[in-house]
Amino acid sequence: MARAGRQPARRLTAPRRAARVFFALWPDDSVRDALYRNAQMLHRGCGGRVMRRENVHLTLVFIGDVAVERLDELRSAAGAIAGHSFEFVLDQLGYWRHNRIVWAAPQSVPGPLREIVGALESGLKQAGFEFDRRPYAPHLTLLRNAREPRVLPGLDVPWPVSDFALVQSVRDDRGSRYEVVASWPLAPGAR
Ligand code: 2AM
Repeated sequence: MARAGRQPARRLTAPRRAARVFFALWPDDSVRDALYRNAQMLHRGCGGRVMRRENVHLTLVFIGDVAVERLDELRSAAGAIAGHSFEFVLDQLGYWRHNRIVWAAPQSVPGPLREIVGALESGLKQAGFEFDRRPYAPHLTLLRNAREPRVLPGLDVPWPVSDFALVQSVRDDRGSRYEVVASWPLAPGAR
């Protein structure tokens, strides 16, 4: 009788598919263009890698890997938050030595931005999602792996915000590409 060869162990459960996701403010073309121009200009002085124009964003809450079956729950949690539209100005460029990134940010964090982040965090907690809990430092990464700039020029980019988005990070042949999975309008803010 022929001896049966060793069979590979059969999987008893299907592999769990995960999506790498985060909530973000997604700039319109004029904000995106202005930031990308600044990134290219800064790149001449401090090297590194310019963030892809289409990837520029401001993270609200970073979640990381979530089982794809739970994405609908994440959508419901986000859809339930109350937030208001607002306008702010990106008026600061900066550099962090610990991760060698050059970033753009508002010098003072607008109240409605804090409220959206707070509402998302409590909605996520209630729905049982884990997320990054480091103190919130809103910024848009422009360059990665950059040298410290000798001087940082001024910045003045107004940004009217009327929605927020759930974004998925997908690998492609150029690295990570960020895709908007869903977005939610913000209620008109007080004038
Ligand atoms: P960064 O640009 O400063 O690296 C997608 O990765 C987005 O989520 C980026 O804006 C990134 O910030 C942010 N991000 C990645 N890992 C994170 C983490 N552990 N905590 C908070 N934000 C994170």
